[in-house]
Parts: sequence; C-alpha cells; structure tokens
Amino acid sequence: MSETMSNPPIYVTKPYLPPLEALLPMLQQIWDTRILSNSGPFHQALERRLEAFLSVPHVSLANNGMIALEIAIEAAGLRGEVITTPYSFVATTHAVKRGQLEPVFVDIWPDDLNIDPGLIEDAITPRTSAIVAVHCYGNPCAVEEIEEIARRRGLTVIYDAAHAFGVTHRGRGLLSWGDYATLSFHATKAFNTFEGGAIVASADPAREAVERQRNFGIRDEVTIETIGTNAKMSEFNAAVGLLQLDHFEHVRSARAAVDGRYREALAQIGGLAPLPLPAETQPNHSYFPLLVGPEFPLSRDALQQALLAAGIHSRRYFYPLLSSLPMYSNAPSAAADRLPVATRAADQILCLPIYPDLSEADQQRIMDAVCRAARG
Ligand code: T4K
Repeated sequence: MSETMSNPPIYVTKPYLPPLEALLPMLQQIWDTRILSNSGPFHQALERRLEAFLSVPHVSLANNGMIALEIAIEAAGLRGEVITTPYSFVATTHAVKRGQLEPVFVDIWPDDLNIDPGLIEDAITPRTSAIVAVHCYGNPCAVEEIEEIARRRGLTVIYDAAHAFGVTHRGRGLLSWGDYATLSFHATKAFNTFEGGAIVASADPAREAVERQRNFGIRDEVTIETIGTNAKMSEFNAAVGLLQLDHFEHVRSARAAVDGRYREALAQIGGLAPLPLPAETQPNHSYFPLLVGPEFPLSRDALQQALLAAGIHSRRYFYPLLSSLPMYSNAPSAAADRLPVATRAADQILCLPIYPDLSEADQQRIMDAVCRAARG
C-alpha cells in the first residue's frame, strides 16, 4: 500500500514540541531586550537547570552534538590514537578524525551494542590517549569497567552521550561519568532545542578549557588563549530548551508506553529481538532498536522495504559501520573480521518509529505490517 491521505506516512520520529503559547512570553522577552546570543539570560538559566536535572557539576551549551564532541576532544588536548566504537552515527568518528586523532576501532558487546570493555586493553598502545565511547540508544556503556581501565592506563574518557539525555545508571546521572560527556539536542532526540547540544566536564580545568573552546578561544577582551571555535547556543534555542525541560518526564513516560507495547507485541514473533532494556537504568527510550535475525522470514532490508510499502519509515541506525566508510576502512582495526559483533549488528539492526505522539492506532498499524511480513 502506498502513502495516501487515509494512510499517512509514519516517520521514525516526530519531534516533541511544548505548547506554542508558553514560548511566546519568552520570545517577547528576547524581542524586548534584543539579547539574542553570547550567553544571555535564557542560555544561563538553561545551563543551571540542566546541571540540576542531570546531577552534574557543570553544563556548557553548544549549538549541536557534533561540535560538542569536537570541543570535548579539543579541550582534552589529546594526541595520537583514540579507542572508539565502529557502531555509532558518523559524527562520532568524524569528531575524532577532525581532532587530528587516529580512531582505533574495538568491537561491541552484543547485549547493548556499546564498546566491549574486555577488548579495550588489547587495543592500547603507547600512542593511545583516550577512549571515546558511545552510550548507544541511551543504553549505558560499561562505565565502571571503562573508567577502571582508563585510570590504570592514564587515559582520558569521553562519552558521546548524544542519545542519553536524562538517563540514570545505578541511581546516578549517566552524564556524570567520564572526564567529558557530550549531548545532542537535535530535533530527532528525546530532548530537543531544534538544534543544540552540550558538554559536561567533570573537573574545573576541563570546564574552563571547554568554555574557551566554544567561544573562539577568548579568555577576555584582549586575551585569546587558544584556537577555539564558535559553538554558542542562541537565546531562541535556549528558551525552547527551558520549555522542553518542563515536559521531559511526560516525554519519557509517553516513550516508555510505546516501548512497552512494542515489547509485548514482538514477544509473539520469532526472529525479531528488541535490544534488552539495561538493568539498573532509568532509560529515556530514545530509540526502539530491533535485531532482525536469520530465523525471520525476511532480511532486515526486505522488512524495511515491506514497512515502507505500508507508509512506515524505519531506520538502519547504525548501518553502514563507521569502520567500513572509505575514509576509515584502511585502518588495521577496521577489518570486518576483527569486528564480528558490530558487523552482524549493522546488518540486522532496524529502529522502529518511537515518539511521544505515536498513537496506539498508528503503533497497531506498524505491528500489523510487521506481522504481515512475519507471515512471509
Ligand atoms: N553522536 C551520536 C551518537 C549521534 O547519534 C549524533 C546525531 C551526533 C553525535 C551528532 O549530534 P548533532 O550534531 O546531530 O546534534 C539524525 C540526526 O540528524 C542526528 O542528530 C542523529 N545523531 C542521527 C542518529 O540521526 P537522520 O538522518 O535520521 O535525520 P532525518 O532528517 O532523516 O530525520 C528522521 C525523521 O525525523 C524524518 O524522517 C522525519 C523526522 N523529522 C526530522 C527532523 C530533522 C521531523 O519530523 N522533523 C525534523 O525537523 O539524522
């Protein structure tokens, strides 16, 4: 069936927006004061509220998640090689490479598709300066193991936490782990400011380095300390963020309801394995990743096409593997036979639509299409 008015498309996500009326007084304030950027009142208020909400000592806002990661890498003053995951959005490896560093890929753990801590030590060389790990889909990395290795081997830890807004692990804010953690507030994320992001730095010198980096390297009017960039968030985006924060728990629980309905329905279908929810974690349900196994009658790609024919847009987050991209595939660590778990996951993964406004009727439509595909 094609997309028609009676059968409108269902996209993989639909950004949540709070009621427009609530934004209008904030826009009025921006119009009245003409403070549009450069750490204005909304920017400062959002940073303080995020620090409290995420239980972290300091948040530095940025204008997107990739630049947040680039800033963390630059602020950390890394050199040489960085141990990282091949299974992520392309921004992760690009940020490493744009920081003049060599990505060294390490395979992932099948239960959460995050970097396998048991393989990290073998990848460390005298040139290794950091571990850049990703809390993929918001599921926590093995943070205790990673940080024990990093402490012992003198490495910096940076978490690309683009998916992990509001996630807690063992009762602690996930963003409080690592020397740096970076967030994306892109339209497609569980918490969005249209475009946006943030850097969480655990200690004071790191925080100051981040502040310099995001504002051209400027310390004061006459002191330019380093070669920084411009990553400042505008007052408009910060105002949107303040409003979104008031609604985040509603967003989280609406997403949890969608997640729960999928898990119940999919339990009846062989060959489709939703990624398990992590233990001791309050998740944000930012994605609904599903592995399409060989027992399912259709391949992952054929299932995606069958859903599309019913007007349902799923996504292969994350395919292709970053290690297979032309600019990274020559590295010895990029060989597919060294990355069997990531290679299999990239070939089997399909993310189903999940967002707060996904109605039960639309979710039923998705499940009906999956069931039709399962019958072959
Ligand atoms: N690290 C990781 C691990 C990441 O996943 C990302 C970004 C980053 C770093 C970098 O953060 P940012 O620099 O982006 O802040 C998306 C996002 O662009 C990207 O933010 C995200 N990860 C990545 C996983 O996915 P696409 O290609 O899926 O976006 P698009 O335009 O196809 O949107 C998907 C669906 O969402 C559309 O079919 C319709 C809907 N949509 C989208 C947008 C943008 C809307 O309804 N409204 C919208 O405004 O990339």
